[in-house]
Amino acid sequence: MDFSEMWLDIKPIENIDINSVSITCTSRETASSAAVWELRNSFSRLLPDVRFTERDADYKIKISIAPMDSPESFTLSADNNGASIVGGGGAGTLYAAFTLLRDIRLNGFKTLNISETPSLPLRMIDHWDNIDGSIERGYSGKSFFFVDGELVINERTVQYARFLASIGINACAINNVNVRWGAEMLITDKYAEKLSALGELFERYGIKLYICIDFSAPISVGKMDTSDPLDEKVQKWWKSCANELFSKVTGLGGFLVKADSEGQPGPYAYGRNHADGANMLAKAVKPFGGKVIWRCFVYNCAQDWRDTETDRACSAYQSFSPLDGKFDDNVILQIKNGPMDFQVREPVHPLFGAMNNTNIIAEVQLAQEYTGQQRHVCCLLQMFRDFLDHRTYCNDDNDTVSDVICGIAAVSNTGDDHCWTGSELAAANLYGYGRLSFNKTLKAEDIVDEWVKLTFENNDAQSIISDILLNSHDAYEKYTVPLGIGWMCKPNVHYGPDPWGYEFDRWGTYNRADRNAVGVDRSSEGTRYSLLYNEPLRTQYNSVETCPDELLLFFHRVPYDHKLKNGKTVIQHIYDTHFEGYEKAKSFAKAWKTLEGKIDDRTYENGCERFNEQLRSAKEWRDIINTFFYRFSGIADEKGRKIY
Ligand code: GCV
Repeated sequence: MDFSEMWLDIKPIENIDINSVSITCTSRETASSAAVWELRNSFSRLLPDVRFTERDADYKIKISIAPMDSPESFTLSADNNGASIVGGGGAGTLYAAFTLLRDIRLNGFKTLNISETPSLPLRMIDHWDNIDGSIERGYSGKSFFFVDGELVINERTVQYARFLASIGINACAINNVNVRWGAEMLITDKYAEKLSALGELFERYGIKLYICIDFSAPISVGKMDTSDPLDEKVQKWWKSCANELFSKVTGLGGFLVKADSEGQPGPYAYGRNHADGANMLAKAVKPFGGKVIWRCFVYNCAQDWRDTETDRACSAYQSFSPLDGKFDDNVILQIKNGPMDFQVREPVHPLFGAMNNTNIIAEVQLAQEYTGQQRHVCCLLQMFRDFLDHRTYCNDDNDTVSDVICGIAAVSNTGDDHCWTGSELAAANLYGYGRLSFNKTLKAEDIVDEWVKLTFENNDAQSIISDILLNSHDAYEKYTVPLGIGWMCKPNVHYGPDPWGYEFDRWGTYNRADRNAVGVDRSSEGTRYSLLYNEPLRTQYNSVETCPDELLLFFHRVPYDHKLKNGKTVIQHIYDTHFEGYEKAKSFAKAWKTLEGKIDDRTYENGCERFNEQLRSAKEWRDIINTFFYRFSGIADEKGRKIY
């Protein structure tokens, strides 16, 4: 097994009576030529002795284009004698080709009749790659886009575009939203040629190229004295910048912007709001069909922990909900799944229920910043599934998150290491994210099953790995942070336990634990965050009685002997889950050990190292968190286990 190809590593299939294959394509779209290449390449690997011929083939594949719902739609019908692919456009034919290949690999040559249009029009990957080659929150080596300030395009880039297309990703932002260290200059002539080559490659795979820009580029790049979005000179500067960029860079989709957040510049410096800022950029890119993706991750990162009224969780809602309906039609707001920052458990961001008149997309994080940094196994797909299914109650019907968004973006978990994702198992998150964004009805367990089958050959290995993945998030949550409280990790690195590491900090990240109680009161008596939800969520979250256990300490401050709905006290639940989570991690490590000889040595060894670290770290989490709460509460574990 060769992990450099992740789920696209194709093995021959035996006992198939196909000696010749013909592929005819009447589409002239570039993505259709990629479809032809993929089919030819894969068939020659599936059937190593196969001949490609123009006529009289045993297996005939026909590719064409016809008007459909979207250029990304397709119909695919296949049987033992061949396949007919009709795409709404080039991308549709490419997606159909990958669907056919996936199905053959999973189920052999069988009859197929599929019509599909992607569930979400925008399906994006955001790289936090810096121009010097480092990656912010990267756990898989260095950037494969940037080396020492240069944009690099090579075989790996092609391979990457193939991975993305194979799971239906159609947009990719290549640089960090924190635009620094020279990345401001990506919008200048210096990079235009390389960007265009990349855009062209991406276009072949149906992917639009996005660039993260510095909102103050008129100053940092243009040497002006302002970047006020309402200043005409600034508007003109951006128009000419967009004009240059779009005329020189093929396949450019637009800009992704982090503004007025964690030190990044934005419209607030000039007394303007986010609509002023986003619309100004939107007008500049509009003539070229460009989009502005504007992040809602905006909060006061200079908070005083003594202030119990300001609540970071409320911040994005307060900034953006009054602007609903005020954004241009080519602006898309990107909202993180939860109101804080990709914690292992957060409530769904209340903005999803408050922006009926604005284009919004969700942002999730594949990079496991707070979920074990790809050293711990933590499959995020069930969490994504639950998030997409969560009702916002903003309409009478069709009001789940997946109904109200027009797309989804994920922070990438890839880098230049041999298996792309640090841990081979973390590739399941990337694969599953793409599959879920293309077809929002897929179940997490089916996706995991599919990925495992495409990735590992041995049947025992497949079921053991599926089992580990499907139980991994629950285990991680159990041995780390209890009941939705979050933020008990070491500051800055966000790895390992430090229950008070963020308690007296400026980031708005508190647990308010003392000897009497724990949790943040976000009810109507506290920060009033719970009131930002539509009914019936507002009432449900507002009361200790009806708030789900798993989010209790996010919404409420309760005494340690408060009884949960599961019948346990808060403190006993904390002890139990920490012991259980550690045992679960132990069982994963043990199960992994049985895979020796059943999977390739390199993957096995890499897994062993990572499971050892996961175990060490899980034990540290268990003992530190349990001890922390034991020392505060003075309440002993009912089961008399060792707490320090
Ligand atoms: C790119 C968190 C991370 C930062 C990240 C930020 C964001 O705060 O720790 O590294 O910055 O989110 O999403 O912008």
